[in-house]
Formats: sequence, C-alpha cells, structure tokens
Amino acid sequence: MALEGEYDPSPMQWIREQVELYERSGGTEGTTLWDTGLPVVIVTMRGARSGRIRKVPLMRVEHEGRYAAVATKGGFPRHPVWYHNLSANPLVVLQDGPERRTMTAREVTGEEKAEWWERAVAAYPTYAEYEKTAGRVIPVFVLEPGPV
Ligand code: F42
Repeated sequence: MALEGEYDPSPMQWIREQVELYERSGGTEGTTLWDTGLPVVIVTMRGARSGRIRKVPLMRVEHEGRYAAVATKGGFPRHPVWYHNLSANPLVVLQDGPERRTMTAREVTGEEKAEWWERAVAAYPTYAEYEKTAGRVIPVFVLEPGPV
C-alpha cells in the first residue's frame, strides 16, 4: 500500500479515537458520525510540511466508486489543515468500511463542484448549514481510484 511513513495521530482526542477504533475493528466499528448513524470514511494522507502520515474521518459521500472530501471542518471559518495536505499531496488511501483503496484527490470547481455539493448535502444535510456559518467558500475534492 502506498503512503508509508510515521503516523502522527490527530491532536483532537475524539478524532484520534475514531480513527483508531475504525482501523482496529477493520472498518466495522466507529463507522458513523456520533449517534447520527451517518457513515464516515477514513482518509490517510501525507502532511504538506512535515511529510508525516495524517488520518481524518470525513463524511461518506460516494458516487459510482468516487468520493467527495468536503472541507467544512464543522463550519469553522478557516480551512481544515488537511485541505493543504491534499492540495500538496493528492495521493491518499481511503477506507470505506472494510475496503481500503488508493485514490487521487482533485479539487473541483464550477459545475462539477455543484454536482458534488448536491450529493454531499444529500448525504449529510448539515453541510448546507456549515456553508453559512463558515463564511468562506467550502472546498470540495473528488477522490478517484488510482494510481493502482
Ligand atoms: N471534517 C471535515 O472537514 N469534513 C467532514 O466531512 C468531516 C466529517 C467528520 C466525521 C467524523 C469525525 O469524527 C470528524 C469529521 N470531520 C470532518 C473532522 C475532520 O476529521 C478533521 O479532524 C477536522 O476537519 C480538523 O482537521 P485539521 O486537518 O484541521 O486537523 C487539525 C486539528 C490537526 O490535526 N492539526 C495537526 C496538528 O498537529 O496540529 C496538523 C496536522 C497536519 O496535517 N499538519 C501538516 C503536516 O505537514 O503534517 C501541515 C499542513 C500545513 O501545511 O499547514
């Protein structure tokens, strides 16, 4: 599997614990956002500056084998740090339940972004609220299979 290196767990305890449970259970536990029942994926990436391995849970927004990564950070006014990581190092590993796949992230704009935004809000309606509270344009990446 690509993306070898030292893993730095998130400084945020609940993020760190969700990643740990998701991975330790082989993608059978810790797979939803709190008690919403809505599914989550784990995205493994390389840090833009440190070069170390980072992992974040994100909402599962899937369409025909591709996924969106929506950089809301809970409606926070600044982009999540992982936004810069994916921009610099687009090669990621996405874990969706038990399945792990190497994927490449690409930020989308225009009509393509509008289509994915619609899918994202359908999967997780709170994204629409976050767009208002964040007061910024929320970036969206599409994660596509490959390179194999
Ligand atoms: N966040 C979203 O943005 N979208 C979602 O759909 C989403 C869903 C979700 C579901 C479940 C859950 O538990 C969390 C969820 N989150 C979602 C939160 C998400 O997982 C992230 O934790 C959150 O967005 C915050 O990410 P962050 O990348 O801003 O993390 C900070 C707190 C962090 O970890 N900082 C590290 C640190 O040590 O301070 C730095 C990590 C890092 O990547 N550093 C880079 C490096 O090179 O190593 C430097 C990057 C640079 O150039 O600045």
